[in-house]
Amino acid sequence: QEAHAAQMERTFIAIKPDGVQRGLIAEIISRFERKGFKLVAIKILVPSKEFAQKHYHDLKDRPFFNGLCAFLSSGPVVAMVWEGEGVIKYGRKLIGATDPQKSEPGTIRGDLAVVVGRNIIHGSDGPETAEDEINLWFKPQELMAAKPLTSEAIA
Ligand code: RTP
Repeated sequence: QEAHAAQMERTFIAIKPDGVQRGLIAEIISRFERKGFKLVAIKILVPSKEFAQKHYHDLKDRPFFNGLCAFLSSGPVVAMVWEGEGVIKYGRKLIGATDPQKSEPGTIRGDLAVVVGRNIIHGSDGPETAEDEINLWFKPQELMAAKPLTSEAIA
């Protein structure tokens, strides 16, 4: 009998309000696609301040926490789940260092951003955060299903 296939690695990626406002959605998606990662969920929404605080709960003691949460909830965010071998770590590599002054050219932040408070994109930093963030931002039925959905299941 064939063993049940382990689920392929997944990560949560968000284009922050500055990335959306600057018209970088396609550019960012394109970089993940061209690398060979697979998009398994996507939606656009404005997160509430409370939701942003949940997303960034690990940073609640940092001095920039309030401004960061206010900013994340200031406009549309593109929330995505990407799948592929090594996607958590390599996704961070595509994104580049947190501070765009330190991100290498060729990375998303290195090529497209200048300051840490407007670094256009978020990516989960490890397997546990990836799982937590996917569950926070998406319902299971919003992720690409293994089998085609019937119209009843979609409605
Ligand atoms: P992210 O979670 O957004 O992918 O960023 P990260 O892991 O590379 O960085 P982290 O330390 O988790 O910080 C989260 C976000 O907070 C903002 N930040 N501002 N000194 C500052 O003003 C400062 N430091 C961090 C950035 O937007 C960072 O992405």
